[in-house]
Amino acid sequence: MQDAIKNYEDVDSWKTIMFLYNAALKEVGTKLEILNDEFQHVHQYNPIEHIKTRIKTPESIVKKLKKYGYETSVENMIKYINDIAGVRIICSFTSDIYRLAGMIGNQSDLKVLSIKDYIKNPKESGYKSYHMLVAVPIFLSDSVVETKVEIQIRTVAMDFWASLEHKIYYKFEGHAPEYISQELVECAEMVSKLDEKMLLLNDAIQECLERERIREADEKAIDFGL
Ligand code: 0O2
Repeated sequence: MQDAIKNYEDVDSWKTIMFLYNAALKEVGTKLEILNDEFQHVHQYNPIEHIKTRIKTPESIVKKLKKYGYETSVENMIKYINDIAGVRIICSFTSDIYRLAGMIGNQSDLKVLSIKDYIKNPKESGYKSYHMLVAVPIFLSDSVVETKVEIQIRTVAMDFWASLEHKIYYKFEGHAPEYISQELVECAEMVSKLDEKMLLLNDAIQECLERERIREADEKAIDFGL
């Protein structure tokens, strides 16, 4: 992307960058909608509950650069801040997360730059989510610009937990009282148990439906004397 921004002092460079990140969000959003529609078409089931997109605020970008010890500059922001364009995909079940991650990884025009599986390796706080950093080609009139997008995939329950934890983290500026942090870790364990149970329950429901479908098909075959 650096090549697309010729003059870092130029006020327009900020607008150009934001235009590119917004375009990348649109590209990824459309891809996900198509994947979800295709899945519905083939399996009569939607793995995606909903999608949220956001562009990181300038304050949050500056804060992160400072946290990493980098000077505040447009160049550093492009180079070191990976989640300026963010897409969050909310699914019903943990199995949907890996199914979607596989589908995204198979898109030949997306480059997967890195993966952080905080489901298999949760953060100490209890945070669980699957993060993919991808590069999306943005086709302009005279060039193609690879633009980074962070995709977070999580269940409804994980999202509920992360939203509350995020609020608490900001409220206490990262120094929440010990008992609150402890309670959050316990809630994260409950979320994992809930996700596991809901998945098992869904599998059991699917099995019942499949048995019912086979029974109906057998009955029809008998009616036709097959
Ligand atoms: P916000 O306000 O959501 O934008 P890297 O991207 O590799 O340079 P970073 O940023 O630590 O390093 O990457 P990571 O771990 O993938 O985290 C990126 C984003 O994931 C965070 O962005 C949060 O949105 C989310 N996240 C990560 N850890 C936690 C956590 O413990 N709790 C919650 N609630 N969310 C988390 P920002 O910029 O921190 O925040």
